[in-house]
Amino acid sequence: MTEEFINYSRRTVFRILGATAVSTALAGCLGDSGEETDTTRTPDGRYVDSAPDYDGWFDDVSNYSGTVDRRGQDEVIVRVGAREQGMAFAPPAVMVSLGTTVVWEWTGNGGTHNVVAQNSEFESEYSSSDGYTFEYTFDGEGVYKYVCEPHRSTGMKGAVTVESQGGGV
Ligand SMILES: [Cu+2]
Repeated sequence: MTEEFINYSRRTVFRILGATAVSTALAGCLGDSGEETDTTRTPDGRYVDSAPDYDGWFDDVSNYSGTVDRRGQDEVIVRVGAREQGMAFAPPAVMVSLGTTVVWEWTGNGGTHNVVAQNSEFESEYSSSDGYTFEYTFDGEGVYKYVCEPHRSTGMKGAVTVESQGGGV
């Protein structure tokens, strides 16, 4: 009985530790999507040194300062309607692993937005609703540039870079 209890407790401890690790990781993600900040750099985020230069794609994107490393995650959130005016994606540039699902999450700021890939891989509906989402799973490596069509001219643009190695998943 005692032996059994100890074993059970040990398993429970491991389970709790595992759950804590998972929820810490989730907290990092949720903090990224939930906070009304202008930064593209999140507590768990770091920039990818070897990211593409995008051929000037981000020259007129006000909140771009590098490609945020989101490799090794099954799901990555990009906010739609960031910054004071709501005319930005955040973070505008991410690098993900092969097979990752990117979820674009509308903040409700900045009016009506959509998400449209430049090479027609994906295209969302128009929405202005807080909490509206659109998702796409990236099964091919490469750089996917996208825009919000109504605000393209004001620099509401983004890119998802899919790493070929598919690390960690
Ligand atoms: Cu827009």
